[in-house]
Order: sequence, then structure tokens, then C-alpha cells
Amino acid sequence: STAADADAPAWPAEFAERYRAAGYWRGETFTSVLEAGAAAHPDRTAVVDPAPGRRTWSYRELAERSARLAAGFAERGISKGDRVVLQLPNTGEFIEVAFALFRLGALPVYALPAHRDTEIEYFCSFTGAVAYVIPDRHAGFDHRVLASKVRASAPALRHVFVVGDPGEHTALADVPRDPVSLPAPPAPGDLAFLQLSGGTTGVPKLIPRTHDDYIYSLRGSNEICGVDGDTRFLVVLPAAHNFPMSSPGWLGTLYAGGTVVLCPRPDPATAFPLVESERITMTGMVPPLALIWTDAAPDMEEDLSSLELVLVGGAKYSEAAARRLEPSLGCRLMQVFGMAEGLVNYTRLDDDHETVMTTQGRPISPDDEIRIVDDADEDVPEGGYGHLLTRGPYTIRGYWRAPEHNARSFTPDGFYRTGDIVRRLPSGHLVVEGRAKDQINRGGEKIAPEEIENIILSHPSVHDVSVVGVADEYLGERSLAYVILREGAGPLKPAAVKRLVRERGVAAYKVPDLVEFVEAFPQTGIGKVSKKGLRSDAAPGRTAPR
Ligand code: J2J
Repeated sequence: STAADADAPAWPAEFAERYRAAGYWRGETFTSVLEAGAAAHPDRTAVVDPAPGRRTWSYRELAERSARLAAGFAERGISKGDRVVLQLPNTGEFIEVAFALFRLGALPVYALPAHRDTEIEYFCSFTGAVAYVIPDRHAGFDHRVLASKVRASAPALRHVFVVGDPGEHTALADVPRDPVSLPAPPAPGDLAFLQLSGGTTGVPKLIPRTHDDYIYSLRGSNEICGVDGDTRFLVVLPAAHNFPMSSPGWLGTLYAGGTVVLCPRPDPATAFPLVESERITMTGMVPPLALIWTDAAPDMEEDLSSLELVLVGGAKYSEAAARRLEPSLGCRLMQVFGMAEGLVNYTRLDDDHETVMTTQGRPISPDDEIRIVDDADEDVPEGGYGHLLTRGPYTIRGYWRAPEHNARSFTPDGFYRTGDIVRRLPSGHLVVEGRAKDQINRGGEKIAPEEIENIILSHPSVHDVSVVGVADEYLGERSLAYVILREGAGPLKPAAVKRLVRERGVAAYKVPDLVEFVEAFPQTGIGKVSKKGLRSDAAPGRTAPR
């Protein structure tokens, strides 16, 4: 057993030995990587935060500032193994705070800026977080008010640190930055952070990643994508997502000694001027955003010629859309099919054009084990499609503090059940054909129907509800809530159902796009709600959405 945290199932010793012997796990940590970068190229720019006045962090500054902040956090009583919910937008503080926590061995829990009361209260109480880091206001929302509410419900929460005006909390700027002594640095097998799963259940699961395993995925990603010291990577998706963090993302770029530029909003009007002025070479995004960029580029004035590579993934990218990206943006496309639990597949720079347009890539590592199985866990014939199971040097062996769920989500021999339906080409490339898990993929944002169904069920007029994904030309899928009203209940408007979900305090992307009132759900043989039936009802003539 390798991970230092008893709450996280670790790789069995023989696997850990194999991964070390193969040179995948090299004994590095995020802290040692940053310190090595600061020693090798201290004055090179590590991070650019363009808004509202351009701020930069050299490698030396990022290392020094995050170490000082770590000392300040330590003085405030934050120590190794403590959980800290980190909810910051794409700003330099996000990266500085993350490295400060890595240095202490405290675990960032990566919340998204869109998360609201329900999610944040859950993260804080479930993880027993001791601190919560927020912006004062972001996108019209006052995070300090939410923080005050959360403090009342999460007794372990001792600190709220605010970037900006702290209100009744503590300003991050007031955390002491004196160079005081620090505890021992983290060990390579330690947990580094808790990432959020897309989720299929009422509450999201937390993904424990170690320094060793994650850094291997960064190194592999960098090699595949050609990331080096000259790379200028634009973070357009929320920095807390696994994709912009590691594929190859801001952590991959920092690992290679490149420059990370944080984009406050992903729209072309914000991002294109930054591509031009910061001479961006690489970025990654979800298919709906890639479509917006593709459509916008011909009519925009900005010079995008610095752009060499755009990664697209997180949801199925249609072949038609893929074929339009390169001519429009004047750069290469790479498809990526990844998951925060581990396995990441990329098309390769030397793949032929058709492969890049029509597949979702092949795994990073020769030791990523892939099984494609039927409902009985038997391997399907080569080339057929089935459930994707995987295990390997950077795929977790279980979620954090979730033994019952782990028994379902992992096979007894440690393969992760991805819930994706794929087929494999002779070249090893995977094509994502669909999904077997109860999840909606709304343009790359994942929604667990059960979480939203539970909220709608709490309405006194609601007898039953089923939330499903329906095909959407633009988002790939959007969400539809089928609602059965109680007999004799007064009429309910779709808007009232949406309001109920919104007012419960969940991320806006989880509010159902559509609400329909029905008499009954389609039934399967065993009398359970058939979500598959609902989906094909909702999208006549189309295959079940992915
Ligand atoms: C179809 N479905 C895809 C793709 C992910 C890189 C890229 C993406 C993620 C990510 C990531 C898909 N085509 N190209 O973490 O490092 C769906 C699958 C998968 C789930 C994982 C990364 N790329 N998906 O999206 O943890 O269903 O990670 O199992 O958010 O997204 O979601 P998530």
C-alpha cells in the first residue's frame, strides 16, 4: 500500500513496485517540481493573470510566494492531511494557494466557481474541511454570504480566506507571509488533492490523487502534446477541472517550465485578444466551446497564428465539427478522452488525419490496461463495443471514503468501471460510442440525475421524477425532468420546478433545461423506470444520447 491516507484505497504493492521500476513514478512532488523549476529558470514567467491589470509570477516568485503562504497557513493551524475547499476562478491566487497547500501536504478539494450551497456544504461537511478559500464576488455572486452559511453547518470549518474584500471573514492577503520554518515537505506517495467526480449518485464522489501518479500523467501528456519551456498555455475552462489542470493543462505546463495564462472567461471576445497579446501556443476546451471558437474565428480581427494545438474533449466531439476546427483556427486539433479518475487518451501529433477526426485517442501509458466487456464482464470480441474498464499507473483504485460505492465502481481486481461504451480500433485508438452510467454530459459538465431528482422529489406536489439527457445539437445533451404530479395536487409550472432546483443552491448548469409533466414513465420488465426509454421518447429518431 502506497498512499499515506487510509481513506484512499492504494495500489497493491506489486503494482506500485512495477510502476516505480518502469520509471513512471519517479519520486517527485508538486513542491519538488516547482522548486526545481525555480532553481533552473527563476526569472521565466510561470503564470500570467491578465485581468484586471496584468500580473505575472516568475518561477522564483511562485515558489517563494506559495512557500510563504504555506507558512502562514501553518501558523493558522492548517497541517498535513487537512482538507481545504478551494473555490477560486481562473486567477493567479488559485495556483498560488494550490501550491501552498501542496507544500503543507494539506489537500485542496477542487470546487468549481459554479458550485453553490448544496455542493459546498457537502464538500465541507463530508471532508471535514478546516478551511474554505473563495473570491469575494464572482460572476455576480457573493461567495462570502455562502461562506457564512456554510460555517454554521460545518463545525470543522475554522477559516474562510477571501481573495479581495473579506467581509466578516479573513483576507487571504492578511495571512502572514513571514519566512518561518515549514514542516517536512510532502512525500511522493502522499495524496496531493481531492478531485471531483462527474458522479452518478446523489452526492459527488471525491477522487484521491497522489503526487507520483498525477505527475506521471503530466509527464506523459507533455510528451504527447509537445509541451516544453516555450509552451504558452491558455486556461479557458475553470482551472479546477481535471482537463485544464492536467491534459496537459496548467500543471503540465508548469512541470515543463512553460507559461500558464489564465483566461477569466472562455468566449472569443475575451480569449482571442489574449491569444494574440500573450502569443498563446496551446489550449484545451470542451466541444461546444470549440464550436464557438471555430464559428467566430473567421470574423474576428485577432491574430491567432501563435496557436499550434487545441485539445478538445470532455464530451463527444462530432466528426463534422472536428473537421472544421483546423481550417478555421489555423492550428492542429488533438482529441482527448479523459476522466478525473485517471485514464486519459489522446490522438497523437503523428496520427493520420482521419484518425484525429474520428477517434478519441489512445491511452497515455503502455501500462494503461484496457478491457472492453459485456454486461457480464466478459471481454467482447476485438473491435466490438462494450463497457470500458481500466487500471494503470495513474488511475485510482477507489474513491475517498466510499467503500460501498467502490465495491460497485471497481472490479475486485482493481479495474475502474468508467461507465463509457467504447470500441477499440486495431491501432489501439478508442471510439466513444455512448454511455452506460446514469449521468448527463451537458457540453462537458457532468450532472448526476439522482442529485437533481432528490431535490425535485422534495416538492409536496411531486409524486415521482426522472431527469434524463436529451440530444441537443449544440451542447450534445441537455437535461429534461419528467415529473409525475401527485393525484389531486395543484398545477405546477415548469418554471417553478426549475426555481425549486435553483433555490436549493446548486450549480446553475444542473438546473433542468426542460421540464415535462407526464402521467407515467415507460416501464421495463422489472418495473423500474427505464431511462433509456425516456431518452428515446424525448429524442425520436435519434440514438440515445452519449
Ligand atoms: C466522449 N466522452 C468524453 C470524449 C470525456 C481530459 C479530457 C476530459 C476529461 C473529463 C478529463 C470525452 N468523448 N472525448 O478529466 O483529463 C466523458 C466520459 C468520461 C467523462 C469524464 C481530462 N472525454 N468524456 O471530461 O472526469 O464519459 O473528465 O468518463 O469531467 O467524460 O469526465 P471528467
